[in-house]
Amino acid sequence: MTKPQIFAHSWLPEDVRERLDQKFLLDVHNSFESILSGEELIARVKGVNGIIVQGPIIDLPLINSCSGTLKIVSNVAVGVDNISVDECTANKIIVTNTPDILTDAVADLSMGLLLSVARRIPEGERMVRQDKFQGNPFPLLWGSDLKGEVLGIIGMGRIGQALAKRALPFGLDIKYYSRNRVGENIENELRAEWLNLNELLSRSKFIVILCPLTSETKHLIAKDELELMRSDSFLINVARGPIVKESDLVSALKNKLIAGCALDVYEFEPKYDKDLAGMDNVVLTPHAGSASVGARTGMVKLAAHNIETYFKNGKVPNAVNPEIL
Ligand code: 8YV
Repeated sequence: MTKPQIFAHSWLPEDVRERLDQKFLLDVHNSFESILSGEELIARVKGVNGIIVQGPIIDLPLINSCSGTLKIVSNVAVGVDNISVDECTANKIIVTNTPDILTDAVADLSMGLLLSVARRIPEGERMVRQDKFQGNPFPLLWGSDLKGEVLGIIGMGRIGQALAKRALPFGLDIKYYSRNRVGENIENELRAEWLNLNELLSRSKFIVILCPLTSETKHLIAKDELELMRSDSFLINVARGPIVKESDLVSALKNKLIAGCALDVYEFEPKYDKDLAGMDNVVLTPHAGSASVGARTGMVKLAAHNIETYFKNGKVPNAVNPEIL
């Protein structure tokens, strides 16, 4: 029996690569070194039965170019906004993702960014490195307190809940907005109250975005929403860049509509508005929410497992379009 043909656009740990090599006709492009462009990717995936993908977009032209042979796209991420899932479903191609394994890492970074922007940690770090620390005058780098303040979480899925658990011991008062309310038991455990978006925006000191990017959440936060926020509040985005209209955010910061922001993701990633880099009340990280050893290696292992299981017995864990199984 001929082995299924797999293209992996991902960094793979040695043991996973060896295992996949035995089971499949494997072609690998290490995404750690570079990301293939749309055309390069199309050329590489011709005739493959499965794709493990970290990074680039799996869109209709790519799907058309390998329709008939392609059975499964295994995304090395929990978010699947880089994949045209509806087109895959229409072409009977299964799409899988890597939930859970990165929840703690992303929640940790969310809490880290909140603390960084509230307590001005990167600003202080810059000050020391630039030799501007010349003693400790009393008003040096006063930041914001956390205790008793409202933390508004947009998107109360697994990562939102994990952030709420971390925020409670800091004395933060948890409010959340998501399309569907979580169960009463979870609200009770997290002492979390659902608010509509406008109320959440106007009441929170810290707003952390952790919802998926969909057609409904694109530009969920733009000029009107930023105008509702408190002038002493901070916006933190660890989800997807296009949820926030970046040009409106930059204007809001320039006009002091809000006190600051921390961004791990950008609307036109990896590009970002360079004005942000000149603002001391802005903390910037490079889409590193899941960048811990455990989370990133676990994600790749899970993505490999999803594809191996499919070719072994036709069942797949973590399918995002299980209706076609
Ligand atoms: C990854 C992510 O950085 O899982 C997600 O949705 O955004 C991140 O964990 C990235 O997408 C890796 O492919």
